[in-house]
Amino acid sequence: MTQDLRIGIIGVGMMGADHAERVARRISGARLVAVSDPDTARAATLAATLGGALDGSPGAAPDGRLGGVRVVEDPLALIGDAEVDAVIIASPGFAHAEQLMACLEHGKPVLCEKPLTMDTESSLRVVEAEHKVGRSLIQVGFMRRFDPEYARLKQLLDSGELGRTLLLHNVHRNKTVAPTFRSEMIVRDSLVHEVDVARWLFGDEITRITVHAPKPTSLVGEGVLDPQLAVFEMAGGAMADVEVFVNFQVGYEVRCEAVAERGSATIGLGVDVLTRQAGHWGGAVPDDFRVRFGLAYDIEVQRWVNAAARGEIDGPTAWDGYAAAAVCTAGVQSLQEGRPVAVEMVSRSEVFG
Ligand code: ISE
Repeated sequence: MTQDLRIGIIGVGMMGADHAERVARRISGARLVAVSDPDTARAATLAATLGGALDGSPGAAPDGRLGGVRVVEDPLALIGDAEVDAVIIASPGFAHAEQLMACLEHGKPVLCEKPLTMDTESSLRVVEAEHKVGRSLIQVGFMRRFDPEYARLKQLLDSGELGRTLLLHNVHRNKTVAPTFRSEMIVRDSLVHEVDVARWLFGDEITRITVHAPKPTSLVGEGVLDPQLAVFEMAGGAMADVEVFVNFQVGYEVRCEAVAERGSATIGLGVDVLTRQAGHWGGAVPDDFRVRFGLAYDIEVQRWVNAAARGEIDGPTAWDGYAAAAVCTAGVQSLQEGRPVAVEMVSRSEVFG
């Protein structure tokens, strides 16, 4: 394919708007042509900023690069639109299953923000439906895999230089989240990233998960269990722990330390410019994931675009999304029941033969 990949984005809240800007201005070989959001005014404003017109019509192309961004009210119509070659889904998780199925029906490559879907069963249905189509169309937005620091950590661990990896210690903190972000969402929307990190770095499945709820911060609404402390048990016997704290107040912090037989490696200590001043030293803490993982998102979307043009994907698969959903389903149960819960998943051979 020599023409630009024409991309439609569903959901232009925080992450979708960030992707829209990325596709419109920084990704080569791709062009943003359509956006869809239940908040049509928000979609129209974004489209206008990126070259469309406020009434939802394509608008002028001011610099040849921007322009031609339409607002399509119905997300399913955007997926079926003949002028949309590929789709980015950044809508809330509960909308993903239907939208993913529509992408499969229309044979459109899709980069779907996590979670793949809200539960194990619907994720498995998506995996099976993609298998029926006969080619990989779905890539899941686990962007940590594209972060240069995580990628170097993975390379180091895979090289065997440190011996076998035994443990992972992870920290995942957000400055704040919306008051509507409940305890289960901390598992399905936040902890899910470390579920993928553990599966990816160990190259192994998680078989059991325990999610503890320590004394909650007083700075969130009644009943929200924040922070949480999760422990993953891997099939091969290794373990990972994760502190996830989404109302940390300070800023966005994501760290991972891998402990191996002959050494350890830590990533995520980035402090930007380190200052020493008036008897103190310090650096900056990014406000949110768009800043910390900005480069990872750029690499992720560029590689997805390049792969989609070849009719392939290049990143976490629908199966990875399914496995993460299965672990999070068990995680929510563990959080609610206060005990370790076994992860229930079908085997790959049951689906792929
Ligand atoms: C958000 O949806 C993300 O994916 C962020 O990476 C994560 O840090 C945050 O907790 C989630 O709400």
